Amino acid sequence: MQEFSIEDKALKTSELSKLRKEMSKVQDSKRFEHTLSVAYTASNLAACYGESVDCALIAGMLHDCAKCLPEKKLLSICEKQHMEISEEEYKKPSLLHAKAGSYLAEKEYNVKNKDILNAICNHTTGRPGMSLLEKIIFVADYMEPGRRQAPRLDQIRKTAYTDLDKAVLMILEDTLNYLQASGSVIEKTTQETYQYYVTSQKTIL
Ligand code: DGI
Ligand code: FE
Ligand code: FE
Repeated sequence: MQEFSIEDKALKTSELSKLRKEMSKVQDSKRFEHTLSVAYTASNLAACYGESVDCALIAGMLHDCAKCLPEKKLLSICEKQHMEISEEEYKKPSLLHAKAGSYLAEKEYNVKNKDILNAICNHTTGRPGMSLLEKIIFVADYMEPGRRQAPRLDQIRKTAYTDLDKAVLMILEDTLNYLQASGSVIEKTTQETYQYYVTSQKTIL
């Protein structure tokens, strides 16, 4: 649908506002508010850590582009593209909004940058060895100012600007605790990501 191609080049204001308009069409108003908040939170983190602010804005703007699709549609997109679907994802297809979103970002919204596509693809579970942009989106998604429920939010918001890896670990820890307490299915990648960041923090200390 877009006539431009989003690569690493500087983002034109008109390009970002096109994406913003597209998101306002495919998301309900609460999700759209969240989207804007993630994009701006991610852009601040990018400025703080020397990542491209433009890439952070695009990834933030598109990270939940598939969030409002029905589960059947998420499954059909992923199956059609022969993406690997885990047992947990079959049990909870909404988890697929990240993978399906990454596909739509490329095909519908013309994003070519692989780091942006990965950041969208891995924003829910994280992955071991995330790039800086992936970590920024993962953290921004959790701590954007509209989020109210999670414990330790103040601490995580502060830590995010001083030690991004520690913020990633705190988020994974709290997410796993929450999922365990609520008896939800836990995706293997979420656990593997947690283990990876526990180990990498230990080697730093
Ligand atoms: O799409 P958002 O709501 O903005 O955020 P998200 O993509 O991080 O999805 C949030 C939900 O995903 C949150 O309730 C925690 C959940 N989640 C993360 N990892 C797992 C998971 N849910 C399950 N069931 N299993 C996981 O491994
Ligand atoms: Fe999401
Ligand atoms: Fe989100």
